[in-house]
Amino acid sequence: MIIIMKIFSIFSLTFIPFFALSAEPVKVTITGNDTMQFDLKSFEVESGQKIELTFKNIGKIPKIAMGHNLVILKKGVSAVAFGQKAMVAGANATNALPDSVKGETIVATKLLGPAESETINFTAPEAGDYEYVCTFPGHFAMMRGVMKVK
Ligand SMILES: [Cu+2]
Repeated sequence: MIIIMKIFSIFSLTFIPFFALSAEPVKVTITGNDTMQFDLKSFEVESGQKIELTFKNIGKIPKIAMGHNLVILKKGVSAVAFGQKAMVAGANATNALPDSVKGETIVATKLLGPAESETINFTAPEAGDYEYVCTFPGHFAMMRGVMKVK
């Protein structure tokens, strides 16, 4: 009986975390609107967890004037500094995320117009705070948030 309990406890310790991490992806939905707001300014996930993130532009203003994307930045990269860097690198209303700055990103959606949405899948990185931002020119001043990884 003791042996069975020991085996059971070893099994629990070893396999439950494994199952927890390989479970269904955590679904996160974030919207962006015509007043340059993400509805979610922060969200929390666990390191190693699969994430299915859906970003929706719920505005009505045409993409050329009010497109939105959602770009998650590497740990330690500030959304404000990155937004400025993207503009210096030539970010514009049709190419909001220049290739030359993509090295500082973890994952990004395309630039979306009204009623468009995109779902991106990724695995939560190591613990820490990861800022996210819309890189449509000028939007980084308002459209920012933090993914907190535990
Ligand atoms: Cu935007």
